[in-house]
Amino acid sequence: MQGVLFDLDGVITDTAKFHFKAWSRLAQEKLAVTLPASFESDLKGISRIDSMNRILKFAGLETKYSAEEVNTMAQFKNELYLNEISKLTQKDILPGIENLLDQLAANKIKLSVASASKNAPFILEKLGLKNQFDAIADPAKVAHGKPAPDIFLEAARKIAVEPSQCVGIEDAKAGVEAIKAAGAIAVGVGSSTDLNEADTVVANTGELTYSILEQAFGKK
Ligand code: B16
Ligand code: MG
Repeated sequence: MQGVLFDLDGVITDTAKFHFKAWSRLAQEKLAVTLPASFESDLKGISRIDSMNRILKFAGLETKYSAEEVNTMAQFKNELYLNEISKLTQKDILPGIENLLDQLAANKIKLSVASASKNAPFILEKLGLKNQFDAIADPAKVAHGKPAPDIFLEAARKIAVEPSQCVGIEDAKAGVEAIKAAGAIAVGVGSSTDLNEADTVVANTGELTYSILEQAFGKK
């Protein structure tokens, strides 16, 4: 194992609740629909515009708006979301992550972020973690979102490590699929039923350690 590719939302910090709050307000105010609670996990790892389109489909309004109008709505959601995440601090880092980053750095493992979020640099800055990573892949630069491998391939490329020498960490099914499609080893965080395609699954981030990742990599 020479590199570790980190998903952000659900692995480094829990932003899903803020995404859901912002999407719910947009759905209510602009589309007059209430999003079911299941949307919080259904939209994990799904890009902003794909999430917007899924919500329009749910509302039965997928043909009503022009591309420009859809973009304006997605922008409105992002403003609401930015307002929430501007309050993030070091206290919002998920359990075990700071320790894991220290262990990996001590073992000279290259660390890269493979998030679908265009706000990843801002979030990492707020958490005080930006300098701990060697690279952050830019989702605007890749053609296809998760479950396509693109963002994990880009994250590995940016640390100059072959994907086959990397472990990827994900909490979403689409993300685990993306890691596997990139040819890296997948460690899932969450339910082993939902994330059954991962090589190893831990129940929560507190269980992530250098040795767990090494063991997962050894299964290759
Ligand atoms: P943004 P991840 C994903 O982050 C979120 O899980 C997903 O809900 C969100 O729509 C996506 O980022 C895009 O985020 O609107 O900030 O660009 O899990 O890939 O770290
Ligand atoms: Mg995630």
